[in-house]
Parts: sequence; C-alpha cells; structure tokens
Amino acid sequence: MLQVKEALSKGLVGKKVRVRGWIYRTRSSGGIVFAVLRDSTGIIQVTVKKDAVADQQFESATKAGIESSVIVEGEVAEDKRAPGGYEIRASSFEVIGLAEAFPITEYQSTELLLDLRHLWIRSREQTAVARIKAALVRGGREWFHDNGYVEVNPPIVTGVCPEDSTTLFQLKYFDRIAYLSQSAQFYLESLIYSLEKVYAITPSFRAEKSRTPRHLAEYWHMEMEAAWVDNEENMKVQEELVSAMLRNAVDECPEELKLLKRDPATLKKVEPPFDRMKYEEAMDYLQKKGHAVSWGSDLGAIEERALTLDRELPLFVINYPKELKPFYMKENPEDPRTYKNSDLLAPEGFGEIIGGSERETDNTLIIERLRDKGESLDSYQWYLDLRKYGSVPHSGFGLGLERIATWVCKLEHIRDAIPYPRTVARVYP
Ligand code: NSS
Repeated sequence: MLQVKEALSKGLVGKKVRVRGWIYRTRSSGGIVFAVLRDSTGIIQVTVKKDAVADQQFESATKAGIESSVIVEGEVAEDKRAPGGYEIRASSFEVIGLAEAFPITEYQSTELLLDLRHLWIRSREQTAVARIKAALVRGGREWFHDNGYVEVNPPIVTGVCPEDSTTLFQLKYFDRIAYLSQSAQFYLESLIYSLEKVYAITPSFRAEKSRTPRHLAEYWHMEMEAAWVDNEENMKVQEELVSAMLRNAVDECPEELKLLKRDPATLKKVEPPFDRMKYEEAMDYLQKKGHAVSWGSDLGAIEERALTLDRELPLFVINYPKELKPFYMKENPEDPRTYKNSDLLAPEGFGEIIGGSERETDNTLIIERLRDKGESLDSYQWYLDLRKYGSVPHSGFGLGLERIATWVCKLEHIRDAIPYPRTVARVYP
C-alpha cells in the first residue's frame, strides 16, 4: 500500500501500485470514471475504464459519490492534465464505505460549515492548517527542549484568576466553585523554584462574550516561565521561539502553505531582533494617524492593525500603563505608571500573539493590587508563599497557538485555526 504522495512519482510510471483513501471529486463520461482520490498526503486522479475492472467494480465506481472510501490498484501513468501530473489507471476499484450524498457542496454558508464542522474538517484547507499548526507546535517544543526548558502539566481546574475576572468560566466542583484555567502562569511560577525553566501547552478558557475574529472561548496556550530572567531577556526568548516555530512550519509544510497561498519567503524573514515600541510611542503614532486614543486607551484589533499593517516583522509594544494589565506584573522603575511587560504583535495587521512580563516579587504590592481588584486573598495564599521562600526575579509569557496559526496561515478568522471552535454561540459539534 502506498500513500498518494508516494504514488505521484516519475519512478513509478508503468508500475502497479495500491492506494487507499476517499473520493474527493468524481465524474464519469462514457465508459470512464475519473475519480480524484484523497488521503492524508495529497490527491491523485484515478481513471476507471469499463473494460479494465470487474463489471461490478465499474458499477460501484460510477455510483460512489464523494467521500466514499476506496482501495484502488492500478498502473501509474503520466498525465499533464491530472492534479500532480500523474494518474492511476485502475485494474481494481473496491468501494469500502459508500458515502451517502455529502451535505457539503461548493458554496455553503459559514454557519452551515460550522454545523457540519465534523465533516468540513476533511477539507484540504482545514487539513493544511492542522498540519501547519502541528509544525508550529513541534518547532516550539524543540526550541524549548534545546534551550533547557522542562515541559510540565499544570492544572486546568483552578481557584485563581490570572487575567480578567469577567471572562472566568465557573464550574461546580463537587460542593464548591472552581474555574477553568485562563492561564497556567501562576502554577508555572511555582515550578521555577525547582526546575528554573518550564513551559506548558494547555487549553485556556475565556468567557469572551464579544464575537471577534480573534477570540475563542477555548484556545491552546503555550506558556513559559523562567527564573533569573528579566523582561528584556523574556523578549529575546519570545523572538527566538517565534522564529523557530515559523522556521519549522516553513520546512515541514511547503505544500500546505502553497495551498493556503501563503508565501514562505515572507515567513522566512521573521528572524530576531524584532522592533520594540513603548506604549507611549504607540499612542503618539496612532494619534498622528488620526486614531482617537490617549494615555490609558487599550489597544484593540483596530489599533494593533494600524501599528503592524506595514511591518514585515513582529513588533513588541512594551511598558503598558498599569491600569490596563493584571496585578502580577513588575513595576517599571523608569516610569512607575507602567509595568515591565510586552505584548508581541504579529505583522501584516494581525496583532497580538503573545502577552508577557517580568513578575512582581514584592508581596506588599501584590496584596495591595489584589485588594484593589476585590479578590479574596484566601485563594492566593499559596501564590504569596512563592515570594516568601527564596523569591527570585522571573518572567514569562503566554502565546496563543490559534493566534500564531491564524497569522502564519493568513486566515480571516481564528475559528479556522482549530478543528472545533468554541465561541459564545457554539458548542456543537
Ligand atoms: O491574557 S494574555 O495576554 N496573557 C496571559 O494569559 C498570561 N497570564 C500569560 C503568561 O504570561 N503566562 O494571553 C496570552 C495570549 C494572548 O497574547 C493571545 O495570543 C492568547 O493568549 N489569547 C487568546 N487566544 C484566543 N482566544 C482568546 N480569547 C485569547 N485570549 C488570549
């Protein structure tokens, strides 16, 4: 048995091969069926001539609609008109699972495709995105491994709120209330005292009520935390990690990028260093461009787009005003109105893919900020302990895997960067 990709080869012309897969397109004309077969590696045309296969097989070849699964045997021949330049001339065409009339045809509404997501994920675009995303993750994992980070498994059911409390998912946990994790950060912080450099890839949950093309209620989060690392070094880690992830996607997925019309040359340029711009400078830039923003305005999709539209490399926006960011960040001694933090914005208008910072080590400040937020200190005693027993300067960040995949695959909407997008309107399928 060969994979489709292997069968598409000059060396096999005139040779007999066996492949299996699903019918991607099919039409018949006179005594010939032209079926394009898809497997996980690509597509290949199969021609089934009436007199070349058993009668009953020809009959089923004419009847088998798209998505029927089949096993085909035949000779490889060169044919310029066929996708990939080769075809298989069948001597046997066995239908394994006859498909009913497939409910997805060429032009379908977005809603219908989301209702039929379990079938739509078979599409070539979705398959390409899945492979590219996997290559990004592998590139990231390898980078972490090569640089001495240990992968760890923080909990998903938690009692803490690292980010915006209005986006917490509550759950009944036996006889008390718990939350679905927004970020593994605090748990990663606790692990640096023994492992020093850690990372985790976990689902994160945000009850985002707004429908935007860049928010999911459930997304995959690649987060790192490291001891003895300041905000400057934290940004260096981000630049190197992002470049390594992209390099691996470009290496492993040339065909997939081509299918998505993404020029790998653009991605290859993404190498450190990335520019840094203070939040304050970003405000000036935006004001000059006519945006109605001032000190304290958050950067939304529109502003991030304006900041990155003409850029080829990602951009770090650093030192945000404290009121815009969570309590755990380290105050910036050079401008105490701000934190030692950074958001990394992907170029070409895409916007934020990473949020990171140096962490506050002063418990007095942390307690003050938690109180201001109206948080009960009870759930945070363990977090405060971390500063009591051998506190060290440390930093970390979180990278949204669907965000980076959306950028790399140049997708219009983040929902296409995950097989089963969870949004305010959807938990089916
Ligand atoms: O809220 S973040 O900006 N930061 C944190 O959660 C930190 N506690 C991470 C850390 O330092 N360990 O989220 C980090 C990234 C953000 O840059 C996005 O890329 C992604 O997580 N993110 C999302 N992706 C998809 N959908 C939603 N709703 C979303 N929210 C954040």
